[in-house]
Amino acid sequence: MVEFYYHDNKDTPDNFTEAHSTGEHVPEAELARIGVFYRKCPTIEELDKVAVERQYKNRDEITLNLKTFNNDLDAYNAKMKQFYAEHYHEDEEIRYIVEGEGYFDVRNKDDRWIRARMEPEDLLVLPAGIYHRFTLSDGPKHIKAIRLFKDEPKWEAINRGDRPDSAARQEYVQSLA
Ligand code: KMT
Ligand code: NI
Repeated sequence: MVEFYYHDNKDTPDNFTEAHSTGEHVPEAELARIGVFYRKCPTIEELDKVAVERQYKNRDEITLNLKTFNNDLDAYNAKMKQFYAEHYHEDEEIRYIVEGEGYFDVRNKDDRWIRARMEPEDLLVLPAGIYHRFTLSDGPKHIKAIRLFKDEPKWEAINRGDRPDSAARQEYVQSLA
């Protein structure tokens, strides 16, 4: 089951896969206010239902662990670094966890990091334009997730500092007002 909490901001390049919890829980309603949608889907049928409601017609699967990089630690670390760099996308990021564990961090209105510890059966939808980052946890160091999407998703990660005025980002900022 997911857990939402404020991140302690004590992460370094050597320890960012640790929990970094302040111990301060964040209610789901606060996530809803920044456009983040969460649903526990204990079965694929329930995931399918949400997909129909939200018109996610397509899906694929992503597995991340050292083995998926042929045990190339440098390639694995480079990917982890990329996912953990703060970024946004021009489309929703929709992830349903099947195996393993990972952290999705999202910025709240005051630019504080809210961390979602994601486990199997958790579905999380990040709105287009929200700044976020991802890392595997230092537990299983493995995740299998279903990525859902509408048509041709724009997976491109736009790092913080780059293109802060895109239509997607502006629309998101306006949606918070
Ligand atoms: C992203 O863009 O942040 C990701 O796709 C994270 C990895 S999903 C397990
Ligand atoms: Ni992303």
